[in-house]
Amino acid sequence: HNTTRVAILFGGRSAEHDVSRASAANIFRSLDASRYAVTLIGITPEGRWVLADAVNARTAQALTVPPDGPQIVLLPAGQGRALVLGDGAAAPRELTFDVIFPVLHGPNGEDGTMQGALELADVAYVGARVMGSAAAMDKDVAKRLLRDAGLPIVPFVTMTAAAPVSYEDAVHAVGCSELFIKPANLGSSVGISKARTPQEFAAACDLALRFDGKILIERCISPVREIECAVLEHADGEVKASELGEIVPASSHGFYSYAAKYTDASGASLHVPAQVEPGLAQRIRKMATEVFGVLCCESLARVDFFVHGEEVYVNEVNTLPGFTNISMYPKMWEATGLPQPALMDALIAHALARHARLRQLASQR
Ligand code: G1L
Repeated sequence: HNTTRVAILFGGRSAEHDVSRASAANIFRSLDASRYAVTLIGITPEGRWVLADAVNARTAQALTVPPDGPQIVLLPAGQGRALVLGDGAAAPRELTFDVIFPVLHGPNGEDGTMQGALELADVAYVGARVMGSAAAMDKDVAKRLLRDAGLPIVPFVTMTAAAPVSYEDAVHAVGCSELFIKPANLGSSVGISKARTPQEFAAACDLALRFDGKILIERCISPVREIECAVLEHADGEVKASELGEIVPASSHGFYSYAAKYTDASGASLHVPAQVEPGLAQRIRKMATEVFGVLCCESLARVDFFVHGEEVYVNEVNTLPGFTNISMYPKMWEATGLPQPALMDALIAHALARHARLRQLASQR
């Protein structure tokens, strides 16, 4: 029978290069080798695309980007055709992919940039397209869209260096004297702090502004539980929400560090399914599918909530969530009765169906 030709794009220019290498190893392992022919494409920290070794990668904890590997060029409008340069052959070798997995974090990965490049290549790929990727990445844009749709968000105000906001104005805007300050870009997992005084506020804003030109000032909600839901869109367009998960941080930073979210290093514990009263859990799952639609997500997303008593707030949306063997997204589907190999099949089927549907639409113009 047919084998589907898959390319996994991993590594990249961001600080999360290593998380990408671990997620890519897990994705590679869970693709049924009898049905998928997989090519591994590493992106060096400098942004070069290179062919990576797939032979020793089956058992690796993290994939390796060979810095001097043969270069890969994905052809514009090539429908998945790519050239391999410098692998010793006299002429460039040609490869063709039916579907691409972008396993890349943050700027140039899940912010819509790479998705735009894959659109130009006219190839099927897994995940949200340009709009959904960009909208979810920018917390200011995401929160405005969610608020407009009547979905509950933590009250916030946006600030830039050019349009500063005073502590008093921020307190007035969010209705609380304890504030949470963070960069607007979801990719920046750093630069987050709390403030209770004008002095702390000034320092917190300066810090956050070092990571992004735009920052968010939010009401500090406490105590808060962090509850997550995995959303998956099937090839027929049906959008499903998983069982919930909960992240319980080991220490009380008041917020979850990057390490707590994407690795296990912090000692945070993951609970799947989360111990949430059934009525509340149903409400959250329904909200997760609504959020998915409002932010123009497609294929997959992890929707993160803050739960304070009976109150639920949508916190943020990851269009390419952590995908290592200990990550929440695959764990939540596993707990919902969808093992990871079947999850991979669903993601690929969706990507192929979407690409075929969009080609059909374009040809009718
Ligand atoms: F398998 C998918 F859906 F294609 C996929 C691809 C990438 C799922 C999750 C991810 N995640 C990431 O790329 C990452 C942001 C965790 C890497 Cl740093």
